[in-house]
Amino acid sequence: MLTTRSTAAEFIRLEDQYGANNYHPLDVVVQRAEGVWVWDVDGNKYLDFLAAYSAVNQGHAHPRIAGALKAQAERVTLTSRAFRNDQLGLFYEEVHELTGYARMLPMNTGAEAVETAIKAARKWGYKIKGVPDCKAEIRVFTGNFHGRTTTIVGFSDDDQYKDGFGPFTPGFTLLPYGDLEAVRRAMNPNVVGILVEPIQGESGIIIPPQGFMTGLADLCREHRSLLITDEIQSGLGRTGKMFAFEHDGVRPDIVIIGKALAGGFYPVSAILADDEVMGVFNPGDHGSTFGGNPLGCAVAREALRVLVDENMIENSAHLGEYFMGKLRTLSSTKIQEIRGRGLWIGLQLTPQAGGARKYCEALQLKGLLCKETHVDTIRFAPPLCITREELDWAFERVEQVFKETD
Ligand code: IF1
Repeated sequence: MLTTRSTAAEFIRLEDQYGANNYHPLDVVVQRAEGVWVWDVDGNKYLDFLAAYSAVNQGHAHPRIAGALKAQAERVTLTSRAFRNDQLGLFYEEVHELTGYARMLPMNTGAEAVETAIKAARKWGYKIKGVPDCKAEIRVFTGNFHGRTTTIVGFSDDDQYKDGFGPFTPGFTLLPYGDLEAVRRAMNPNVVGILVEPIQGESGIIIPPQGFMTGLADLCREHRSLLITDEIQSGLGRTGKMFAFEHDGVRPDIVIIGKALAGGFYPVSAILADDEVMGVFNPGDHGSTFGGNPLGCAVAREALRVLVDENMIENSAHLGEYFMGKLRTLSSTKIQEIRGRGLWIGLQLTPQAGGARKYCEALQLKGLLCKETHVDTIRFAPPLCITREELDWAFERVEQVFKETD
């Protein structure tokens, strides 16, 4: 019956009955969204404090991006790369002008772009650096999250991400995140790249010690290795700069982007690099049916313009600082640490707090949607179009929840 089918409980039952059970979402069934606000099927309104893990930095259903999507959808959506299209070149040029990187290789999801970066680094290692065939090594870090492909989960140190999915791709070595000396000791002529998140998201908004990123850049230069930064979550304004690596004053050899690149309307990811690295790809080496399609390109072009035109990056910097300041006034015994950069904040609870999940559930009841990461961290990452007043509204809810649980 139509009426029962429209209830939240029914939608949840359908997901549970017919889907793979690979998620444990909060039971809010979203029907509609605009800017920082979302509405569930019962008409309840919530402030989105997750922004689809930073994929909707520009805010939900941004009218300009929606307009670009509609207009392009009515012209042409997909040509495949067997033919050219009139959006791809413009997308390349605009990203080049925005970032300074000479070239870009477009894919769809973040994990695909990470795989692309790995392939680029390996091929660069063999063809340019002169590493013996099949000996290329890539250094990665504890606490990393780069996606879900078999190769990528193979170098995770989270047992759950790996359990049951082996055998894994060789050639990756885990090093302790933030420990420059360990990286120095682990360099050798076969190391073609260091793959790093400038700030670790999934791990709980972990900012490495001052000097870590510059140290990695120096080691890469010294050992002729590529610095590869995963900016899929940290990039495109989230930390108050276009890219998180800008806080450290480094220039990576390969930058991986995704998520907010198309404002949450469409999966668009890419790697950025200069000629020496990107030059290793020849026709047939790599590709994707959907990568570089005109619909994705048109949406991403507008999503990037919106980010810049509407000063969302500056907003992230200023309001991030403002909100952190407010959070620091909380006097709960359950809060162990507050860390973040821009509008990307992790609130780490004490072991006695009993986990972040129940705080997220309590916040949901007050109209604030956030998601725990690992067991003890509440992550705050609202769309970057949020206002001071909306942050004040959110803060009141956070304050209430901590008052009630203390
Ligand atoms: C899920 C996490 C966040 C990423 C970085 C690559 C990717 C991601 C730094 C892969 C993706 C997502 C995936 C999503 C939840 C989310 C996540 F909790 F799983 F770790 F944000 F923190 N590099 N992160 O953060 O990009 O292939 O998904 O497009 O449920 O797996 P993707």
